[in-house]
Amino acid sequence: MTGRSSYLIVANRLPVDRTIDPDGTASWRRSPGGLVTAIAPVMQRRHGAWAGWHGAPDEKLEPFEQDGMNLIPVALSAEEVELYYEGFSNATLWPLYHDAVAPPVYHRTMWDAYRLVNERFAAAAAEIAEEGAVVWVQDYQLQLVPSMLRKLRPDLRIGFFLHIPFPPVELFWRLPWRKDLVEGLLGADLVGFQLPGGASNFRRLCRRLLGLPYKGNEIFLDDRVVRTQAFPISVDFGQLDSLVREPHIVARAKEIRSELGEPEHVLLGVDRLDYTKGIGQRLEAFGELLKDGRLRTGEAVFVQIATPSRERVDEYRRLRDDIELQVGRINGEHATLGYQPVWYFHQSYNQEELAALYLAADVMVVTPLRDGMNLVAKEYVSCHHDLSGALVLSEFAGAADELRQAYLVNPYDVEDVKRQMLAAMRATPHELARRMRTMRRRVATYDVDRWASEFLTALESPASEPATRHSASWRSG
Ligand code: GDG
Repeated sequence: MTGRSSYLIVANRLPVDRTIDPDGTASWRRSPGGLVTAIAPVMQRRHGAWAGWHGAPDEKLEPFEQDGMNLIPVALSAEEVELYYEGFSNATLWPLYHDAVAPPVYHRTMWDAYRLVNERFAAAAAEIAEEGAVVWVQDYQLQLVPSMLRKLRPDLRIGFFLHIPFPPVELFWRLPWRKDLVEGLLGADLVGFQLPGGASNFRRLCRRLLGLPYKGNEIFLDDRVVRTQAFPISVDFGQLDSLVREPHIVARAKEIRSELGEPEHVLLGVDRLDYTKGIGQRLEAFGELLKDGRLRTGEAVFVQIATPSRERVDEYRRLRDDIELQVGRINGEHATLGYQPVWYFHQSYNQEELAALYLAADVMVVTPLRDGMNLVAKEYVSCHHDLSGALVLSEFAGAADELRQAYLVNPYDVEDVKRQMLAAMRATPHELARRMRTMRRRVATYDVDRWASEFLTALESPASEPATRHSASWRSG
């Protein structure tokens, strides 16, 4: 690691995973996951630094360089992983921010650990950042970092981006530490959300909770202005678009279809195994289509990739059992010796295999009960340059705001999911092309580069003077 950095990302995880080679040597590999997929290319180009946990508890590592980025490991003890990460982040905030689709837990010990770990991240950032540097803090695990960092380093330009939805005031209100979290976020100069609705939930909350006035996108503090704005995240369209044109990916996609028994329709789901993703809902719909006889035996297969995730959190263990029971039931009832309706994989794949799967799939089924954006939907669209393929997409995914030509569904309405899955399977190539063309245009224009550069441009542009408050027509109280 060389000196301090003028661009810094602060995120719960470093963008790498450690792998142990057969000869026992350790090396680092770019990790899968929404955040990394989105930001790593941008930081590589800016030769920035990235502070985050490296993934192993009770281990202190020195900074190192990887993929053109300076990586600054932040250590976490096993107890902190349990209380801050699995606890407050993933058993309190994650469900609460996703419409409480699973019941959030509220424990003071978890909160204490969250605060302590946020302090450690803020201290690490304060140490690495150059005078006047731009610091971009990521996501719900680090919502206290902006204000903690501002106290340590008032010279920095601090941005925060929330990758998950920001809930309505009524839901957020349940949090015993609601005031601390909001004040934490207000340490940023710019707070970014996936959708305008998240930004306006946040502004309303600031007014209700702290009596802060706002006008347009700006919240007025005594001595500063905090901008709040939507920046819908996206994918590296160009990279995926050229990857799927490579002959070995095209060949692999053909091979996948043949391994699945050349069904007429290949339906695909790709998700972290998470209760917000609506995996059970889509399997239920598919199972009923077989049961109703609206799908003939052998006509369609459903491939579900459920990448292992948060396996030590109780709710995730239960979900895995439920999904595996459901898959077993559908296959038990509808398989024949030559036909298996659901292919379920609780495994991770490399990007090339994933791209080949996207290419092989006729219908991509994305049915979250709530999702900040959902990159899988945009990745699928990026992979279909021949304008084949249909996207079935939940209205509750942020991506539905942009991908209006998808077969939009309410995942709570199983008949609706069935209807739209069938419509996607029965559509003419002309109809599919019409929809896919518009969706591809959108993702190609608003790709991940544009997302990051719009955020950074907004962060680096001068804020309004707090003095504007005197002429503003308030919405306070
Ligand atoms: C959060 C928000 C928001 C999945 N399995 C494998 C693999 N993946 C990749 C996908 C995609 C990413 O992981 C998942 O991103 P999503 O957006 O679908 O969902 P979350 O992980 O919940 O992400 C979400 C996102 O942050 C970004 O802001 O869109 O709303 O919840 O890129 O391709 N990648 C590889 N192997 C796998 O097995 N290589």
